Amino acid sequence: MKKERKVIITCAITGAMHTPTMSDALPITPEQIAQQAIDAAEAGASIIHLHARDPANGRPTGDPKIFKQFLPAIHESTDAVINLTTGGSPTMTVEERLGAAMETEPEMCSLNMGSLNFALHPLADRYSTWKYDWEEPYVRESDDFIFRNTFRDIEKIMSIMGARGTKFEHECYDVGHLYNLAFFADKGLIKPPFFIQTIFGILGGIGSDVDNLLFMRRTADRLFGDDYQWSILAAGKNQMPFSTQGALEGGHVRVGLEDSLFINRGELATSNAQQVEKIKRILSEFSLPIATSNETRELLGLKGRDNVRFV
Ligand code: KMH
Ligand code: ZN
Repeated sequence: MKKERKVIITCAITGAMHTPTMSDALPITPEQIAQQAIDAAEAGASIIHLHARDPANGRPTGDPKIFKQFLPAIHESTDAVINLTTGGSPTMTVEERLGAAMETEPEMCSLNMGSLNFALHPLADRYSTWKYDWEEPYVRESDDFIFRNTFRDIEKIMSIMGARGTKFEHECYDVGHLYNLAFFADKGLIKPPFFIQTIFGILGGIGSDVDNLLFMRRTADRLFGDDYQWSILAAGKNQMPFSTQGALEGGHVRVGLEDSLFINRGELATSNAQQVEKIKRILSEFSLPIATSNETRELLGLKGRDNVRFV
């Protein structure tokens, strides 16, 4: 008998795509990040994707010391799978991006599968006030940001984190990134099951059109067959509708304030947990059960919550 399909909800708590000014709900300090992560896990997210920010000014940071100010609390209070960024922000070096994951050896980390001009600059004209000095230039100058993820960078992250037993959330912003992943799979550098996060709606990557959702899905099916678990992330206003469509097509979903600050058109979300509750409610309307953390571990072949170094 075929096993019942369960949907993995990933929640991305805070990240480089949006800056603090744009929503007071976006967690910045280690205490805020820990609390929102715990609440999101309690709401039903089985994977918590984490970045860190400098508590003094909200700037994205890769400093392992800051990660270690929130990781133990999340680990002790939830059994969620903890997934650390190795993308950091497009302004960090690959070494800076990798530091926290290398030191703490989480069950999962992100791995961005190609370089792109990760562009946020159209947002800049929508805001007239900024909380911190770094924000406006960070957003405006992103028309010239290359988010660097060369084959050499990807191979380096695969081998360093692979040696620590960490599995990857393979972030694919365009169809070519699926082929990059297939290249590494064919080389034997990574082992299935692959957790493929198809990302839509980042300027510089593929847009959030339903044709693209199905195209990415069909391409992944052709390249990876049964060797992958498919997840959908849509940035900004399409976060909920696109995740819903993806889930109906057989995918897992990612929500969280890292990718959209909103809960409805024009209405800011009050927390990460609010977004998790919303997608969970939608999934339940379609009789789609959600995966627990342990079911997620089993589906993705993870090393287990005790094999990490968060303290
Ligand atoms: N916010 C996502 C679109 C990473 O952390 O490695 C990009 C991201 C990158 O999650
Ligand atoms: Zn991220």
